[in-house]
Amino acid sequence: MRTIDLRSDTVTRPTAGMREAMARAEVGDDVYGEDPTINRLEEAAAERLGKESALFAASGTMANLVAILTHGGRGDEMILGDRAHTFLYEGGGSAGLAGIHAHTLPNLPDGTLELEAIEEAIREEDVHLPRTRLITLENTHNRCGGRALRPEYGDAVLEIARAHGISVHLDGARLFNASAALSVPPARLARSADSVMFCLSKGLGAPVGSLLCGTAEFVRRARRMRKLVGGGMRQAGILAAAGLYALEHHVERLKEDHRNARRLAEGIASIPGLVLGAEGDLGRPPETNLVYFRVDGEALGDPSLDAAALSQRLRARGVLANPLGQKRDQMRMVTHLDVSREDIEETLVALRSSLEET
Ligand code: TLP
Repeated sequence: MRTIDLRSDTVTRPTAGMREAMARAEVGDDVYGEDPTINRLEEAAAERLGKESALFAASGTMANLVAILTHGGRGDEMILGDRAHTFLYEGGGSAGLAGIHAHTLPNLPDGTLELEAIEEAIREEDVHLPRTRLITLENTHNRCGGRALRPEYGDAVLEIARAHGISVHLDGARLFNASAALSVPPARLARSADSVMFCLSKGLGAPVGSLLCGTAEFVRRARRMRKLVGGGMRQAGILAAAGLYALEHHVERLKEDHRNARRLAEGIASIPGLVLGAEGDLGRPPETNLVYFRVDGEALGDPSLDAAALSQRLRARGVLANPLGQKRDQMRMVTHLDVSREDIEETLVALRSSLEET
């Protein structure tokens, strides 16, 4: 049975063209700064994001951690959303490894933080208080349904940060999806942050890698931090080659993933017992490639039917999707390079028949 893997856009496999580019890549020792392919990728990434410089990292988690280590020190504080990936899913690294205290604010359904709340959260200078050093935003916002944050919002946050002498980091794991959804260049979205991380290994379809972009001085310091966390790679140009290929060939096609996500969402909305939308934002069609929905077992006459049970039934039909949420009543399906329009139709058939089992 063929599998349709909707668990994440991290599951894509390198295409034939990408593998060829990887096989042909020129390499050197990157800790010596001698890997020509990594150097080219870092230059290309910085250029795309309108930043002076960029650093290749093994993962989004590592690039976010390196950014936090570079922006702040032990006992400093970072303001971020309570649904931020950095807060929820990065193993507590900002506290555990960087010694940075997380000051969370409620994420609004569109992935933003209230501007007044940010302003109020910034500490005054006082020996009792942690020093606010950083505001971290996320675009697209994963747990807020893949919503794309508008450039004007980023500008408003940057203005607050500037007024208080603090920095802004953007977790742009899916920044190119935000750019495609808003029809705004990635550099415009990156402009309102001092540092920006984006992933090659999600919608862009590369097997590994993320880039941390910022000023030349920031990236110089970040390079030390990457080494400190063991992230200095050697002949990793074979991985960078996949990234360069992805930037060249897989950016334009992201809109196709968004169209597939919308089609999937339409289908889900028409199935009784499934409620489209992320937590706190029910009914809203997806803006990008993440489709969230709630499984309402009660409405289906089977309260034991939660997202975990549905996911098992789907697996038996060759469709993979992750249950989530404290109550295990939510599901996320993610469209990507390895998911076609036909796969979406098959997924809807599998969903309907899984629920008919009840
Ligand atoms: N997200 C993964 C899981 O960790 C949840 C996924 O499947 O969506 N920032 C954001 C917004 C992310 O969604 C992710 C990965 C990361 C950072 C971390 O990237 P990696 O997985 O490369 O460490």
